[in-house]
Amino acid sequence: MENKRKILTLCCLKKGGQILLGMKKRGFGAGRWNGFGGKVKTGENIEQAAIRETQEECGIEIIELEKTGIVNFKFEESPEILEVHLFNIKRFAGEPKESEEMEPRWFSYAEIPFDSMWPDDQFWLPLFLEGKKFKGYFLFNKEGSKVLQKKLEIINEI
Ligand code: 6U4
Repeated sequence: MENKRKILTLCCLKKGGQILLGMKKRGFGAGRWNGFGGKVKTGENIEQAAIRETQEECGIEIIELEKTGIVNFKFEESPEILEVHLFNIKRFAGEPKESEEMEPRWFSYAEIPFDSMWPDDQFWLPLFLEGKKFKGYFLFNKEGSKVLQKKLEIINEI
């Protein structure tokens, strides 16, 4: 059977040695700290979706973003592939605000709560913080609590 592919966005904001993460309050990934993003809707491109979701979830208005990674995820026994496009927010306006979906908070790099994040984040987030570009693949167990397989490769251009 052909694998179904779902395109998602994920935006991360670094400022002054800190990263802004959001506690997802409902839906997919609830209870985990995460970047901001979601599904691409009909009629918008991937960048537009990234900008819209970030504004909706934490009130930050993106002025400039840069794609820094593409990571494919699969759950064991599911045919679906989640293709997540990761963006670094280079310029923005506004202050983070809590929304129905997310509670935003700044973390210093030493205090990133990896134990309460998606289990792949510990592998690629350090590369993101160093400003590297990468592509990756992660296979999770059914529950999404463990990484069963991983591939991660630094690339020059996306
Ligand atoms: P609804 O509730 O339908 O509006 P939407 O906000 O469009 O949903 P959602 O919540 O399904 O989309 O988005 C999933 C978010 O989770 C995206 O930002 C991508 C992110 N994500 C998915 N898998 C991830 C993973 N393994 N590691 C990670 N973020 C992941 O750090």
